[in-house]
Amino acid sequence: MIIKSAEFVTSAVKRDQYPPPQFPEVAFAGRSNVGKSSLINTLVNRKRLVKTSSTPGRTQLINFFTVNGGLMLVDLPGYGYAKVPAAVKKNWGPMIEGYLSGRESLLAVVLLMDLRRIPQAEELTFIQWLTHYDVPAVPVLTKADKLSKTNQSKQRSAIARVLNVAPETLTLFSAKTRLGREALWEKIDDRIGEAIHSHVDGEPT
Ligand SMILES: Nc1nc2c(ncn2[C@@H]2O[C@H](COP(=O)(O)OP(=O)(O)O)[C@@H](O)[C@H]2O)c(=O)[nH]1
Ligand SMILES: [Mg+2]
Repeated sequence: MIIKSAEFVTSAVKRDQYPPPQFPEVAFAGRSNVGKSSLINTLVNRKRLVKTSSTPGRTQLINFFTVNGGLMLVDLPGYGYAKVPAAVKKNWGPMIEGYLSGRESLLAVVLLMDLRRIPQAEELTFIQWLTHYDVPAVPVLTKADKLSKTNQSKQRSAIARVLNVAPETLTLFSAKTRLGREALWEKIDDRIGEAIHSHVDGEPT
């Protein structure tokens, strides 16, 4: 993927604040601090398009970005961080479900999980939501540089067992070394291609 431009579009909480659904859209979700902002910045070759933070859990807005004036990338607020105030936590579910259930241009959600951590109820619940709303998930395991090669593949297998998928379906990623950047773009491109193809064929995406 050659990145010619990457720009912030808008922040939203409610549906009427979303930009028009005129471009193919891919959203990014995961626990706070999983490396979501860093991953999006790596994908688009920008240092600070999306703000990274060492005080997680503050972003409770849905942020929209365009790449090359077409594809829309969406940074969903992170979940499951203990320091987030209760009021913020309460709003998170409806905000995310509102987005997943009503966004016709949404083609896939990239689900980020820390490679060092076995997925918990939060991740499993989120995967159930995606299944329920019929949104394809692209699972990515972040911060791979923190483990040795041997431990990377051991951990990937352990996570794959919990998720009941083949290990190869889980993309290893590192914002530090850029491992997995091309592989992830390929998966995103595949989803866009499939969606366009089924649209041409007159089938629902
Ligand atoms: N070593 C390493 N650190 C990372 C990686 N990705 C993110 N981080 C660090 O993890 C912290 C949280 O990253 P951020 O992208 O803000 O996470 P977010 O809360 O999910 O958006 C920051 O201190 C990042 O520098 C990675 O691939 N490798
Ligand atoms: Mg972030």
